[in-house]
Amino acid sequence: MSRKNSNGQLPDTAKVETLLANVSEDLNRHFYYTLGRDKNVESRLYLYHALALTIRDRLVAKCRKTNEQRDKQSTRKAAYISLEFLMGRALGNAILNLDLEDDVKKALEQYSAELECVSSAEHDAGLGNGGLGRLAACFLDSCASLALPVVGYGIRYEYGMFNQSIENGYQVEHPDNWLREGHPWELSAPEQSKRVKFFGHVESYVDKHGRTHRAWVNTQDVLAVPYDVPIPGYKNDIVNTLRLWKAEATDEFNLREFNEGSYSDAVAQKNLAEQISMVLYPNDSSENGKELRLRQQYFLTSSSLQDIIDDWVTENDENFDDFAKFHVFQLNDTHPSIAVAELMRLLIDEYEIEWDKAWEITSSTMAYTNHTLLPEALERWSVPLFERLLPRLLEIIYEINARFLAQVAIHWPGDVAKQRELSLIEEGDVPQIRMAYLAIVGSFSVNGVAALHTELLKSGLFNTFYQLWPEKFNNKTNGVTPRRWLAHCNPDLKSLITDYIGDEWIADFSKIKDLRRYYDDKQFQTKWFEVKKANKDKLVALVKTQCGVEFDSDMMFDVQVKRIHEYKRQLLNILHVIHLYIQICKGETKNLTPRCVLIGGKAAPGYYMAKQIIKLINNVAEVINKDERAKPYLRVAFIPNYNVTAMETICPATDLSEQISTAGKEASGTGNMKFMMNGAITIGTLDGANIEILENVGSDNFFLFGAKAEETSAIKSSYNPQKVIQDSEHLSAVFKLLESGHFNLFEPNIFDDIINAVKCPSDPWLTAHDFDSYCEAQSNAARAYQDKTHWTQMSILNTAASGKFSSDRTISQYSEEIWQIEPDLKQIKDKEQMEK
Ligand code: B1H
Repeated sequence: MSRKNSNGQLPDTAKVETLLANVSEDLNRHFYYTLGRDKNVESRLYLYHALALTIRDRLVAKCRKTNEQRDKQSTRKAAYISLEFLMGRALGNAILNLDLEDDVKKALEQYSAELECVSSAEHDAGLGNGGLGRLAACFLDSCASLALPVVGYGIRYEYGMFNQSIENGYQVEHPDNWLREGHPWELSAPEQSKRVKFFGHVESYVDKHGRTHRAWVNTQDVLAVPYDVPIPGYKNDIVNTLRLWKAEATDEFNLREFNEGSYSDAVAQKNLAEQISMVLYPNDSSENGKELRLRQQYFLTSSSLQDIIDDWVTENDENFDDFAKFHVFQLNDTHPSIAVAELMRLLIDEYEIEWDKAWEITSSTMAYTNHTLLPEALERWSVPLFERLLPRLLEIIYEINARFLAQVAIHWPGDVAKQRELSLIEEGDVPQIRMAYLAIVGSFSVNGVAALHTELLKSGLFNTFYQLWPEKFNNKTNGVTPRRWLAHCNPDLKSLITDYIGDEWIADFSKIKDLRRYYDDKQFQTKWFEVKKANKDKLVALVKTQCGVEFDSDMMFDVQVKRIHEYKRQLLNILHVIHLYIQICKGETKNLTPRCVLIGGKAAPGYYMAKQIIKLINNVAEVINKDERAKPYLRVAFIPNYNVTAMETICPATDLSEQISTAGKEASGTGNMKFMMNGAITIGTLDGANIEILENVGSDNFFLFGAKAEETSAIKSSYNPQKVIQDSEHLSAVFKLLESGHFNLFEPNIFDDIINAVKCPSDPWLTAHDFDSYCEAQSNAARAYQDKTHWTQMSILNTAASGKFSSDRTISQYSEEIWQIEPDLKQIKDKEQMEK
């Protein structure tokens, strides 16, 4: 959005701004003219579009100003490069951040419409799988709110995360055609399209100075067309940009085929090119090695780097001496890590920069975030695939590797095993490129996403790299934006908090600790309780329509929503539900706390065990919900199609937040933070950011259970789950019922694989091991819930202790400790003025 226009005839920015009227008039103009509607066709969808365009006008104006200001100051900028941005809906968030709530309300009154209803016409932008993609979205909000010059780069997938329905208890996937009704927020800039090369081969040539170069020729190029989405900061007049690339066929390629007479081949070629941005890969925490995925990665990386370099060259000609002073690239996991090789290629091949200088630039601008220790998620690409698809990049990776291994040889003289261990190329039948190693070697910063996770990276997965370059390694504990995840999704709590401590917490979330003062205040407790209850009533309605299950807001709401994965242990949760059901059936209900258990999440379409777990949850829910004896004590629902928008209703209504992964497996978690902010109490293991949550809220306000990360390897060495089951009164009863077929009466044996997995001595998730400890923590939580005042105090204390988990804190650390970028000058001055 920042490209300069030399056309002196156009009116300047200040004049253009007078073109905006007030929100009501602009809404009407867009409704009646831009969209060409009238009162007779008035509909939720058209009103949504008209309102989105009205808001977008204001975003565009502020975005233009933000860019003009930054161009004047020539500031150092960061680019956040990510295959995923899980944005959810934009309207409500933009209205909040632009402070337009009252204006919008008034404007909609003309149509007798409520904002909530109009907002519901917006499709979620589901361009991400889960935590990693949503983190990128929270980071963009924080960067804009902190007035930091950061651009997000991603792919404009035609189809985002699939929609999930549940049929006969099983997950069914449906395509997410989110652009069908138009995406009013984006603005395309086709004139800034980039060409991305694929296939072809590499040749040497000698230039007029007698120097040898490599040329990547005979390539099949794809056009990357940018679509810009505005990212508003919270009440600070800053609007940043998320630039999403769409793949299109190049015209001349088609023309050549067309002239040769094969029109249909030309059209097929067009499809091939456009496939690249067609669909998001729905794998969370596992790589799939598909060629199209590698194409997506290179497509995003190359177009984004070209974009930044083209801008640089416009301003500085081809002098790259200061490039690294003004740029830094944050790689969101290894998915865009080919950026290391691509920046080298662009500098060397396109701008004839010497290797050493290009390496200096590359390795001082790239920074890599690791998001997982799971071995199945570590990306490797086969060398033959690379050679075919990206031959020039393979050459560059080989050269990076050769120079790196020379360094290794100096550090560990004579140690050939070390060289093999650290090589970017893994030997084997089909040699593989280790993308994480490429990212580490090419970056000046490597960070994990929670304290434990970073320690495990340093001591385990990347230990040898840590020995080589300890200074590269650092931690950046994740956070979530308190705008969307408290102010927007929980407006009643926002008002209550603001009534007591003022509204500064929305922009400066460290202030939320001031709530502590009121945790013992009776009146405040009552109001807090009432807000929670009203939020629970809204969730009751959602669960009723989505699941057909009757929840009761007087019962404890026990919630686990996240991607379905064995390490996240939804299975442990449902085994506990079965345990409660057994107690009810035995009539042991005297001390039972009535609870509603809600579970939701998507399984990767090819992940068999995860899909089985969904089926088990649904079957258990069906049996329990049908049983009249259970009704007063226990109700269970699986909410289909869990997504960002669903979470906005779920987290404000939750009492007990389930964060029960096998210790050492969840890098951070971010749902845990959303729940905490909204006053849920966590039941969890010492894993990921749970540890920091526990540290901040204190063990009195957290239900801890399970093995610790450092204990798991000892446990595994002599693990005998069958014996664990035998020795546990509760777990043996659960298995007896499960194995009797009670939950699959007409579907014999369907749960055998799940049962066997828990009983297997090599079960990496230690489900049986942690079961009794989990039940105990659950019964402590249930008992605590019976004391309403005590629970409400814990709830208040959780919100009050959640200050650390704002993504503003995380982003301040990225910007100070990695990016070394400054907030916009004007914002600093305004802030100083305010403080005076
Ligand atoms: C996380 C992923 C991930 N870690 C591969 N890794 C993917 C890996 O499409 N793929 O190939 C997609 C996603 N996602 C999550 O990141 C962690 O599991 C969470 O613990 C963490 O909170 C989140 C954000 O850091």
